[in-house]
Amino acid sequence: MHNRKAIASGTSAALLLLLVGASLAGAAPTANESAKYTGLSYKGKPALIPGTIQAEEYDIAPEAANGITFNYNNPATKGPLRTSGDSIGLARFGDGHVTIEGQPEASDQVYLGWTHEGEWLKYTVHVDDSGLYSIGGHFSAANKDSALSFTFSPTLTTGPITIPTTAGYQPKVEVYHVWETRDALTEINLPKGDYVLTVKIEKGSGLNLDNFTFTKVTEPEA
Ligand SMILES: [Ca+2]
Repeated sequence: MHNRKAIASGTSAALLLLLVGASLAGAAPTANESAKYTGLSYKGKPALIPGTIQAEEYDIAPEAANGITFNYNNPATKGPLRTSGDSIGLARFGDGHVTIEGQPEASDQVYLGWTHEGEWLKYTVHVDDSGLYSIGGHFSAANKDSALSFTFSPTLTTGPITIPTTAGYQPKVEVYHVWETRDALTEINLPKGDYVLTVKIEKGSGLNLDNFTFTKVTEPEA
């Protein structure tokens, strides 16, 4: 009897483990399902690399929800600068925006501002040609040591890239409105394919973002 009881008890434990196991196995696909990316390309098709990606053309967020295609401290608004009803801090350059040489910037450009450290944006992209790419962009950096990262997959990332400050270049101009164009902040090898690119503000606040450029680096002549 003693042995039978032990076996019975062992069987119950095994059954319990099986049930727990089955329940966990059943839960796994649901967890994966909820983690699936639900953002949609802003223009209905992936942004092409090589090329220029406008910062304000991040992927469309279902129900304008934070944390899917953007992570932004202020809620999405129905601003006029995006047709999809999920504008975050977007603005036109307008008057008074200049280059670091003091030349007027085109006033109809749109940028993302009022940013904070840790915020990010996602863009569905297609890398059309495998190769080494130079990353640049059009930025206004009010502070020293601001940093951005560009991540195509967990292992395919630039890591934090320091954005040179534009503050002080034009003493009489609002520090957030002095812009620089950089075409070689860093280089990264990109295999041809489809990605969801994450651009993240790794360090610093008050970084204004107009666009990001991806230029294929030509081989140096032998
Ligand atoms: Ca722009």
